[in-house]
Parts: sequence; structure tokens; C-alpha cells
Amino acid sequence: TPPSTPLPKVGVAVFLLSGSKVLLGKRLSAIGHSTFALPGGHLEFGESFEECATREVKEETGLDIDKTEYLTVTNNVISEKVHVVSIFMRAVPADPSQNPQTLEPEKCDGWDWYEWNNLPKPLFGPLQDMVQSGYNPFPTTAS
Ligand code: 8DG
Ligand code: MG
Ligand code: MG
Repeated sequence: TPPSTPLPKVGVAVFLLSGSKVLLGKRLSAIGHSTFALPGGHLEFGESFEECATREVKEETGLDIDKTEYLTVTNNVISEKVHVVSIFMRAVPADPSQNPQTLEPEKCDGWDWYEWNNLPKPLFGPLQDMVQSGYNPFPTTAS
């Protein structure tokens, strides 16, 4: 196998939910530049999805998360060179009084909470596809 052969990667993205809001940040990375995305990153060797979600949210926002759970997976062929299998998790902030910090200013313009019914545009492609399909990350409340 030539060393340049691209391989799919595993991404983990986190719907961090607070009331009816979700945490999003405008990306400054080459992939999806200027689009709004969830906190997240690539699965490291030996990690569980929950561990990756906790680590990436902490690295990118400083927030500690709780009630972390798996939601769904999507297959994203983003370009000729980038193919990511994306694991979507949801969680809530461990401490609701903790504010998100922009800890990777080269990768994100800043974090903010957005109403699910009033999301900013443009969303990062894989996230936009989910919203477009009617996907809702919020837990269904008992009735
Ligand atoms: P790393 O390489 O330092 O581990 O991570 P990163 O630089 O923070 O990676 P990332 O691009 O933020 O996230 C990894 C991949 O996860 C991303 O390229 C594609 C996939 N992904 C989605 N949707 C989302 C999303 O809404 N947010 C983030 N951060 N990643 C997402 O499919
Ligand atoms: Mg990231
Ligand atoms: Mg990473």
C-alpha cells in the first residue's frame, strides 16, 4: 500500500445540550472553514466514544460534560482526500454555570449557545445534512 493512500478516519462530534440550545462554534480549520460545527475531533487509538467526546469538548471549550451517550453515526465523504465516519454523541454540561472558552483559537472563532429552532448558517456539511433530514438530538421527554 503506497503511504499516500488515504484512509477513512473516525470523527466524534458532541451535541452539547443546554435546555433547548446547542453549543456551536465557527470553524477556522481548512475542512469546513467558516461553518458552524459541534465540538469534536478524531478518535484516538484505544479510546471509547465517550472518552473521546469528553476529551475533545474539554480541549476545545474547557467544559466538563455529563450524561454522555451515543446517538448515531454518519458516513461523510467530504472531499477526494477526506472521508470521515462520524460518531455523534450527546451530553450536557457538568456545571451549567461554566462558560465555554475558545481554547483552540486557530481552529475555532468562538463558542456560543444557539436555539435548536434558530441555528446559525452555514452549518458544517455533515451537521447540515442531519438537520436537513429532520434529525433531532434532544431526548424525547416522557409524557
Ligand atoms: P484532531 O484531529 O485534533 O483530533 O481533531 P479536530 O481538528 O478537532 O477535528 P475536527 O475536524 O473538529 O473533527 C473531526 C471530524 O469529525 C471532522 O473533520 C468531521 C467529523 N465531524 C462531523 N460533524 C462534526 C461536527 O459538527 N463538529 C466536529 N468538530 N467534527 C465533526 O461529521
Ligand atoms: Mg475539533
Ligand atoms: Mg484531537
